[in-house]
Amino acid sequence: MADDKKNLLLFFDRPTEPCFMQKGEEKSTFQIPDNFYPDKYKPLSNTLANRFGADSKSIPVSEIPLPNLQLPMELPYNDQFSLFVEKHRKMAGRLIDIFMGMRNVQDLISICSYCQLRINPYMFNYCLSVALLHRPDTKGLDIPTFAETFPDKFMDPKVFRRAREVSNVVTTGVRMPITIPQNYTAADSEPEQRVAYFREDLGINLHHWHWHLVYPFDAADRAVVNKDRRGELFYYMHQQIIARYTAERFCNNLGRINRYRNFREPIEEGYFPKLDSQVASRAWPPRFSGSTIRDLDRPVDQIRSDITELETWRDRFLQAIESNSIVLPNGSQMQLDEATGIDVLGNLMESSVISRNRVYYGDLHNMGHVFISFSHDPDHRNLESFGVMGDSATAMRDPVFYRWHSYIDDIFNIYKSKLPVYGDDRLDFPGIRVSSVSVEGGAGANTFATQWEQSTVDLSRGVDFTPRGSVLARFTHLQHDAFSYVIEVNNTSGRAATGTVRIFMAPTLDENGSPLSFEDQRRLMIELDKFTQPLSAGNNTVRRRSVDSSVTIPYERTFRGQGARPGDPGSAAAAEFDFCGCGWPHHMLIPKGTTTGYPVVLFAMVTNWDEDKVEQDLVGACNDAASYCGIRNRRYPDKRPMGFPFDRPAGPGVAILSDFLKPNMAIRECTIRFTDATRLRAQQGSNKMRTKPCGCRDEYTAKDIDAIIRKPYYYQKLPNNGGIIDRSNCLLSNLENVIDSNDNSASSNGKS
Ligand code: CUO
Repeated sequence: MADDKKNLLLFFDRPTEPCFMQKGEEKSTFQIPDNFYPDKYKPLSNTLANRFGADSKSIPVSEIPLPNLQLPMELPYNDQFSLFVEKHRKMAGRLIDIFMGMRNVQDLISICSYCQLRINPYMFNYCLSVALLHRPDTKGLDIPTFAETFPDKFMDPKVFRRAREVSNVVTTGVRMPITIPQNYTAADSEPEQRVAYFREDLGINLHHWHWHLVYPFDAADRAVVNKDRRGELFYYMHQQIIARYTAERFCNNLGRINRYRNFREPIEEGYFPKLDSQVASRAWPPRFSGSTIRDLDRPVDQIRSDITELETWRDRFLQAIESNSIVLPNGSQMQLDEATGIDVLGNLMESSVISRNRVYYGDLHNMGHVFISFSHDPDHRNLESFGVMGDSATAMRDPVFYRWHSYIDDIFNIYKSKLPVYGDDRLDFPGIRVSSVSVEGGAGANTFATQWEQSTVDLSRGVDFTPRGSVLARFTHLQHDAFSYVIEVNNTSGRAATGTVRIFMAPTLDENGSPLSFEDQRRLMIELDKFTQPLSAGNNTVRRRSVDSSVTIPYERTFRGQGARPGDPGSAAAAEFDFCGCGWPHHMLIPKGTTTGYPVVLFAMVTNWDEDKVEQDLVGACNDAASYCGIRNRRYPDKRPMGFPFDRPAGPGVAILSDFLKPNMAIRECTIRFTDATRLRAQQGSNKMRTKPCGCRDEYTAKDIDAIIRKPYYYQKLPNNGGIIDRSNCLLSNLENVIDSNDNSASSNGKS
């Protein structure tokens, strides 16, 4: 039975190769009924079924009555698929329902084998992932990351040409990683390129894709969509992205995000994604600088919408905020209350099928993505598909994503600004005094250290029609040194208490070097961690490791095949694991900083856990990245508004952050120091390379690595002949260790 379930994962392997081809390590083939073969293969079905003979593990597929697949099959096999396009959402919703409705795993395998041969691979993969995450009998399956299945959405297409070459020329086991270039989408003369490392980060884009996978917009089964505080989480997760991106901009001498609020004005920033869709065999279209969105009329996507419609929805939204009530489909008014108003507005804005009135409030956020993503071909006259803004796996690459979401966030902020300010009764925790917060780590007191790091990801599942074996790609990303928070708490209540510790970070200066006001700074507060803490009577020193952040997931979960999954498939512990793919990538926890040291303020607060707690059973739950992702099938584990206490303006008299402080809060001026060097990702839990007998150094500068990675990937086979080659071979040996250690990784909960 467990095997049957695991066979479902084979559908993620080489997604555009038919499922009667060999799949997975065991070279499995699905033995599909004759009438499941598409017409073009039917005359050959016998030959195809026996093609691999004893060299294959055969998986019998039983014939089942086929459901009506007409709607999902309307999307051509080789087209792009977008969750932001309503027609695509409907198609996907229907397919999710079909997958969810299968009586058992065997029937699910049957329908998948039929669909895999016919349905658009992107849509098939998305719908199967949603179904596996939500079906009770498929919980605990190790769903591969999207970057493994469809690496073309994340990487320079040159990587695939080289991957094919490597797969054909070099046998598995001695294949060296292919380097994914960094900063390849624009020249340094484009100022926005300074933050490309954030926008194009593999982990960040995977996070965003995974978030939308965990929180799908559409499905007939409302339970799949209607998760606890889903609308509020939509608001908060994207608000945090904006806060984080703004901090990165400040670190790179860029100004705040310029909101995209006038739909009639040109979008100043262009974006040339340099991605190819392997399924559509097309380059992702660019958007030229100065493009303007235009009325859409694309029958092929069933999209017909004018810009005035966007403006109407926006105005109705603002009206709802103004009146603190929304119009329901029957014409009555529903008051927004302080506890749930933001959730109602979030669902309305997104909008998902649980929007209270989709007819009236429309589809503002999704259609913003759609208008922008079709600005190059609004009437389909050039037969072009959408740009990167049209896909949750790629949208965050484009500077305009942040402009659009910054505007969305502003609208939410108008609502938040109308809520009652927090009084002492909600901010303070009588009896609990926080005397200080500080940071300890290798970089020195109250200093965060950042640098570049290179890691590898295995693309083998996603590179179709090549010899089998690992295809490793090496990419460069930001990383920080591990550190700990130290918080001194005095519990003067005379008895044991439990607190919720909330830790945030924000820039202290604006883009002009002027100190930020409280109102500006609160909107830039980045949540770093939130945890429950027992406090004994008297003095407590609370130490918390950065790797335990409630915001992030570890590298292994972001990038790899979730090798660190606990327990057996189907066990209670494993059941939650797939959800755990959602979380901010740990390597992006801390903004980049600057080489001279970027000033930030660290904020810590302890609130009364008795007032925060949500009574629920968390046994076996994956809850280590709950801040941005919630907990699967559970309520959001904190009763307070998301972003508390910075989700709304403060009362009069609070001009700067120090005015806001209560005795249960503390701040610390800190520095983020960036070192412009690259290190290789080493064994889990360690930031250092293994030392090799040839006397290699523990770490290498960007220059060292550059010199080496410019060599061909088969470089390791060249003889030693002194100079750089000696060092290269040291480094390459180390790299192999790194790859080995990643490939054979034992389970680890460390987020590094
Ligand atoms: Cu995540 Cu607009 O919702 O991108």
